[in-house]
Amino acid sequence: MNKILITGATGQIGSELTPLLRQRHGADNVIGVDQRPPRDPAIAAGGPFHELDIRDATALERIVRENKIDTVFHLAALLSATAEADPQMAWDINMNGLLTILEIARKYCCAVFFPSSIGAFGPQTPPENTPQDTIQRPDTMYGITKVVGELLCDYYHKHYGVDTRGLRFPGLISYKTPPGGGTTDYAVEMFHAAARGHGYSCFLKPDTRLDMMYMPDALAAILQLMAADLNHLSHHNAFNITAMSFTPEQLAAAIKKHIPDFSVHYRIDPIRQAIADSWPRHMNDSAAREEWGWHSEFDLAAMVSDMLEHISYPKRRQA
Ligand code: NAD
Ligand code: AKB
Repeated sequence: MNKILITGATGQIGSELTPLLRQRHGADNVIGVDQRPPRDPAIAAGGPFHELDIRDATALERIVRENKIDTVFHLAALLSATAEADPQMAWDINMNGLLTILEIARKYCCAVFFPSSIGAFGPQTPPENTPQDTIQRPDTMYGITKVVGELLCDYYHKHYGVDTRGLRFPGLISYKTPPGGGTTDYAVEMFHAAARGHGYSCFLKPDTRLDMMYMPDALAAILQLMAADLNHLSHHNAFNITAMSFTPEQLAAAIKKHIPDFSVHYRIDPIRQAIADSWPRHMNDSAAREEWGWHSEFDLAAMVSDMLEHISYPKRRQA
C-alpha cells in the first residue's frame, strides 16, 4: 500500500481514515475524493482532494492512472435511511460507484477495501450470534446494495484476482464528523444532546438492540485487515466484526452515569424502526478473530467516557 485513493473521504469514516493514512503513508500519497467539500478544512489542506461524483468513471480512472494508485478505500455510498428515501438513487450510487471502482482496480491492479454492514442481513437472518455465513435476504435497498457489493467483490477476487477485502461494520460511533443518514445515527445524536445539556428524542424504541463499535476500533480493523497475509484469509470480504451490542435505553443509562439529569423520550420513526428490526442484535465475529486476529478495545463504558471527554459544548452540565 503506497499510493492510496479514498472515496467518500469527507464522510464519518473517511474524515478520520484520510488523515490517519496520510500520517502513515505521507500526505501526498493519499488522495481523497467526495462529492462534497470537507467540513474539516484540514482534509482539503492536508493532502490532495478532488470534488467529484463517484459515478464519474473517467475522472476516477484519470486520478488512479496519473497517481499510480495501488489501493482504493471505497467508502462513498448512501446509508440506510437515506437509501430508503430514494432507493433508485441508492442503487445507482452504491452499485455503479462500486462497479466503477472494481473495474478500475481490475485494469490498474489495485487492492480494494469495501465496507459492508449489518444491513446486509435481513429478517430471516438469525438475529443472535449471527453467523459469518448465513441467510442474507435484506428488505432494504441499502441492504440489497451491500449484499450485491459483497458478492461483486468476491467475484472480482475469484475471476480477476483483484485483492478485495471488506468488513461488515455495525453502527459506528464517533465525535469528529456526524453520521451520514443511517439507522444507528441515534447513538451519536444522543451524545450531542447530552453534552449540550438537552434531552434527546430517540427515533428507535428503547429496547432496540443493535451491534455497535467506536470509531478507533473501526479504523484499527480496516488497517489490520488490509495488512493481513492474503494466504490466511479464506473469506476476504464481508467479515462480521462487532465490539458491543446495546439498546437506546442502555446507552442513555450509561450516559446518565456521567450526566445524571440527561433524559430521553421516544418518538418512533416507523421507517428506521423497521430497518433496525430487520438487523441482527449481535453478530458472531469469530471468522475475523481467527483469520486476521480481530479484537476490539472499547466496550460501552469505555466508549461513553471517551465520547463525553471529546464532545464539549459551553452549556454542558457535568456530574
Ligand atoms: P457517510 O455518509 O458519512 O459518508 C459517505 C460519503 O460518501 C459522504 O461524504 C458523501 O458525500 C459521499 N458520497 C455519497 N454519494 C456520493 C457520490 N455519488 N459521489 C461521491 N461521493 C459520494 O458514510 P460513512 O459512515 O463514512 O460510511 C462509509 C461507508 O461505510 C459506506 O459504504 C457505509 O455503508 C459503510 N458503513 C458505515 C457504517 C457507519 O455506521 N458509519 C456502518 C456500516 C457500514
Ligand atoms: C446505517 O445505520 O445505515 C449504518 C450501518 C449500520 O450500516 N450506520
